[in-house]
Amino acid sequence: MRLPAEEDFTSRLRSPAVAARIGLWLGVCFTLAFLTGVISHVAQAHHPWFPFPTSPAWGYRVTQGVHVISGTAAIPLLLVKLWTVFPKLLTRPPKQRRELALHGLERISILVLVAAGIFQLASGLANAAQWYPWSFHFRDTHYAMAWVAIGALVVHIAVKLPVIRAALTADVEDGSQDRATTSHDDGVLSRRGLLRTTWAASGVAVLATAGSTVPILRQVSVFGVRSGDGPQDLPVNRSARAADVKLVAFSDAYRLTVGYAGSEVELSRADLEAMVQRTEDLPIACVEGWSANATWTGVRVRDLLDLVLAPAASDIRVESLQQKGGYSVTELQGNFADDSRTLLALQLNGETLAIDHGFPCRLIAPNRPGVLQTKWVSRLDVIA
Ligand SMILES: Nc1nc2c(c(=O)[nH]1)N[C@H]1C(S)=C(S)[C@@H](COP(=O)(O)O)O[C@H]1N2
Ligand SMILES: [Mo]
Repeated sequence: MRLPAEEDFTSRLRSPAVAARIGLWLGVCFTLAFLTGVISHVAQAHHPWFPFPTSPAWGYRVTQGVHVISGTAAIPLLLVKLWTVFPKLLTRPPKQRRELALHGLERISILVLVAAGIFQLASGLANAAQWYPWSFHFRDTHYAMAWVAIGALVVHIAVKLPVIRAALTADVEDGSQDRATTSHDDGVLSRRGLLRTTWAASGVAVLATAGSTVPILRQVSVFGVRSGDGPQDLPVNRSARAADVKLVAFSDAYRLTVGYAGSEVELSRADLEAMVQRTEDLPIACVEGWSANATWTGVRVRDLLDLVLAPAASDIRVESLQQKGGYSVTELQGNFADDSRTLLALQLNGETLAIDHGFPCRLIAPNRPGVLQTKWVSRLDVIA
């Protein structure tokens, strides 16, 4: 028995005409996911020299939505694209040493692109499903691999540019770019038919999930069921039970401590309720892909900082009653702390904040990743 060779594949569908058209949209999706991913990275890192803006309040919700939607749309595109180009994997290497080296380099760049592309889509999909079957740090790894994927994509496009150009400027049924052994019989599916099916599959994948961030799609998004679930019409990411804060959160001994330069003020929930209350409509946009708008009522963070005479533009460390876990302590940069819409919320959608949403009080700020909207807040300290 011999291994199959490139020439054994005769389908008219496995042609550069199809690969280039799917590749074009795959490139669009990867570029969108890359750019919005970089935005998300900047929003989560603390850059003293580049403070993430607080406006528009819905900005992060939109970029994160585009990130998850473009990644989801790319999954069927990548699968069909890999199927169309699969015979290339079996190309016989050239005999001449120089050509062999070039061939080898090109193969390696494709290997890197395919591996990084599959890794990004698979790890992103698992993240959106809140499934972490791995031991590496998702965010750092997904971010590092994004640069690998986009770098390999640029190389790939540069190398293939002549083929891409020829394929895209000719009709999709044009055969001049096809491999010599391509059969000229019409199969059950035309190239146009395959492309239409691929676009449809991509659309279905988006419709099935995008409801977690696009409200009008909630009804059709069978896999994106989280938006709108949860107490007070808002999904819960980590519950009070999971964070192990129920006892301390409901305790009469609860106090919020605000600290600056050695002076501290302690406030009970009743003290917070006695302060001037503000109401803001602000979204929670989870980095795991869901987002939802809500109406929050509570005390301005700036009003709390004024109690200890914290200077303008102070960076704040926000601590949660939660003892363990990555998001029990977060940083609130000065421009966010000073924004009049940034609240320690006591109420959500007109009701006392549910324990799972952060009772006695939780941070809510505009244009901010959900992971940084700290629940069960116990301390605000000026750090710079
Ligand atoms: N203390 C604490 N706050 C937290 C979290 C957490 O795990 N612990 N999760 C964050 C994440 S990832 C999100 S998306 C939002 C979700 O808020 P919600 O559960 O009230 O919808 O809370 C954030 N605040
Ligand atoms: Mo989140």
